[in-house]
Amino acid sequence: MKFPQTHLRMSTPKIQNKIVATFMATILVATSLPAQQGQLPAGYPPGLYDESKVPQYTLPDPLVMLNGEKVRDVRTWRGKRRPEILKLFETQVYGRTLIGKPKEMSWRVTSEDQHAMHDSAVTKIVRILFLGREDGPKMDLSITLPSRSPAPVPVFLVPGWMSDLPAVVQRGYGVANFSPWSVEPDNKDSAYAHGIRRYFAAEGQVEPKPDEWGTIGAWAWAASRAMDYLMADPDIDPHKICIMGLSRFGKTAMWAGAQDERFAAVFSCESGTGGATIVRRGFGETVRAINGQFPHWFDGNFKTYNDRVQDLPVDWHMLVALMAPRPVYIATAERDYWGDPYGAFLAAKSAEPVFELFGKRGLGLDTMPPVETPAGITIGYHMRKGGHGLNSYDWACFLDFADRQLGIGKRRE
Ligand code: GTR
Repeated sequence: MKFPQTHLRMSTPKIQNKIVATFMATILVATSLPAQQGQLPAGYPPGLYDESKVPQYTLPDPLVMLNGEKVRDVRTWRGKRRPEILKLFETQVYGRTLIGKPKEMSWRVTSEDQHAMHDSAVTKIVRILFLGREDGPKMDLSITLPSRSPAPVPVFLVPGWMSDLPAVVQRGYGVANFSPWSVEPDNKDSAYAHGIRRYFAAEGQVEPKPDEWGTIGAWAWAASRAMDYLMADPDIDPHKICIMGLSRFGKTAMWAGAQDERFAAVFSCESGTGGATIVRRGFGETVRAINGQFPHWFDGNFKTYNDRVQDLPVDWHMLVALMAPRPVYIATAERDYWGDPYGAFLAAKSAEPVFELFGKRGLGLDTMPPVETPAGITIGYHMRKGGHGLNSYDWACFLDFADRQLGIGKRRE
């Protein structure tokens, strides 16, 4: 797939309809783009895959408040605009997370192996009892830490699918993995009735209110509860706990990282729609498609945007921006057309002004980097060869980025 050169032009902020200020992300599309449909693998879901047919759109400016006020400093970002954007994602997309850490929550180590991976790692399972009861909701956190480490180690928290564990540990990082499915089933019919959210619902409530959390919110909440434990483990560096998720768990990682600033860095692997790509493009998976197939992932209000995505008060560059000034990495794959790799690049690029407010360089490039050329500074990006998934190439890029950004091994940015 060939991508057009991007020319993102950000206009001087202006007020539209008196309240919504916008900035222009104008994409100049080359005239001779190949038709994409012919290249799709057999059985690929129908959708828009032709870059030349992407509609013109205007992105909301992350640095202009809903009342038109321009954000010029970190204080206004932190005190006003960041909470405003977070609230928009809460109410219009993922739903409000109804509770923090339950006061009854406890944990205990259920098993431990000091000689795992040919003596190179220590593994343990920590059972988190969300309501402090063995017969209540719980999850097992499976932790692997490199042994013979002189100091507390940095850790990747990985909800769901994981790969290349030995390679990650060999680079000096720990991994904490949990099963999101054990917290809430990934099923539109049973998620609410059988998942964690029911424990915090009002009596008699059988479905969430339109602005209450969906399943991604529930999984992200579980990631924060894992974080509660990780912060307390003396073998783990509490300032270097990252979160990495693939696909639906990439969406989860992004939403967890936005809400919980204890995560030192956020890694989204092919998180696509609802994770880290511009949904106004309508490329690959649309808002309508995701709401139709996975209605439980998001809140009720998000469904009202199925046919009016241009009215969304947010797009996913704003979710990327909520990570600032923390490092964020967005991984895509060339043949993951459904996940729109180019839209993810645009989300990364359009988040840059917020990082610049903090004196950070975001992506540091204006055009899509070539395949398998990891790029970026505080916002990392790559598009690897192949299709949807997580592999050793992705991990090598993540670890190099984490080394650089967290000051491990190499220089800190
Ligand atoms: C797909 C879904 C995507 C992505 C993917 C995954 O079916 O449409 O949004 O999340 O699943 O999780 O692998």
